Amino acid sequence: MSENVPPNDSKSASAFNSARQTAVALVRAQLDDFLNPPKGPEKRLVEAMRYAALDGGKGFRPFLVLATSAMFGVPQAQAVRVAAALESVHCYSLAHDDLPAMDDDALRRGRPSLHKAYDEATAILAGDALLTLAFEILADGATHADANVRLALVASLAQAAGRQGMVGGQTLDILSPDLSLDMADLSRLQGLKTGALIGFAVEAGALLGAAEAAQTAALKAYAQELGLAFQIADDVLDVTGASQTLGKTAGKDVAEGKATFVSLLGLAGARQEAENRAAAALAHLAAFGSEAEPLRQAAQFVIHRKN
Ligand code: GRG
Repeated sequence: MSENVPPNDSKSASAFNSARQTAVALVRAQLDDFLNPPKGPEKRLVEAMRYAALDGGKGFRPFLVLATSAMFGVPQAQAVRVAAALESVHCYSLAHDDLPAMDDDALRRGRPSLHKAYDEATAILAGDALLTLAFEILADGATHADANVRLALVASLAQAAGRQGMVGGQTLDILSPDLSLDMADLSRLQGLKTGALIGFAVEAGALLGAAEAAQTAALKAYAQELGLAFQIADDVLDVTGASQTLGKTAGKDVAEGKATFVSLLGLAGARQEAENRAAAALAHLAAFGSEAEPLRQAAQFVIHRKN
């Protein structure tokens, strides 16, 4: 345990888990509402979207949107819509990542991955439709009365999800076995692949709540460190976790010869680095008071999680 990260005491872990479960339930109900299966042949598409988005998942990104929004007094209904949009993008990325052309994984969230439960074409289309649903949600007047705020949310999510964010990071990840990545390269790759959506989660709360520029900057810096801690913990779990606990195939990074934080730093070094990153994330919250406690608990969660 790093000196700078307080131990994961059971009271804050239980507060975090209960807030995370609430976020999962609220976002699921919201997506359930959006994804009413139509009658007719296109029903299959919406059922596949529901399969990808309504079952399982830790709800880490929804939790971050709700927790950050609450810091600025944002009405919960607005925050839940934005969290649902973000989760929709996240679920599309998981479905596409599992495809044979990408990570080729048969297991996701403890069940057959989307293309195994349906078929490849449906998994591609359902992912596409989840991605576009996100922008439909954000652009709707119910998300925020001010069109400028809605526009800022759309622009920010597009940037986080696209070539300068998650898709860019995924591209680097696919190329990575042929690149010799050092810590700086790998941190950049993961900052794009995993960190960008985590960054959007806290930025969205700040946008909805009209946070001051310095507060937004601190939150984004927090998210950057948190995203790295999350990914390093993921690399550790890929080596130490069992597929059953993880709900996805363990040991794939090593099998594919990809550079990971564990391959660069060793297991103990990677664990320490996750703690360092979590401590750095906490340091960026120094200017906030007790309203940021849920975000502090999130930093503990990422390094203590088991799946
Ligand atoms: C296909 C454009 C495209 C991108 C895929 C998210 C992603 C990028 C790939 C998934 C593979 C992976 C291990 C990514 C690192 C980020 C990560 C740990 C994602 C899983 O997020 P969790 O653990 O998933 O929050 P749940 O299921 O809990 O929502």
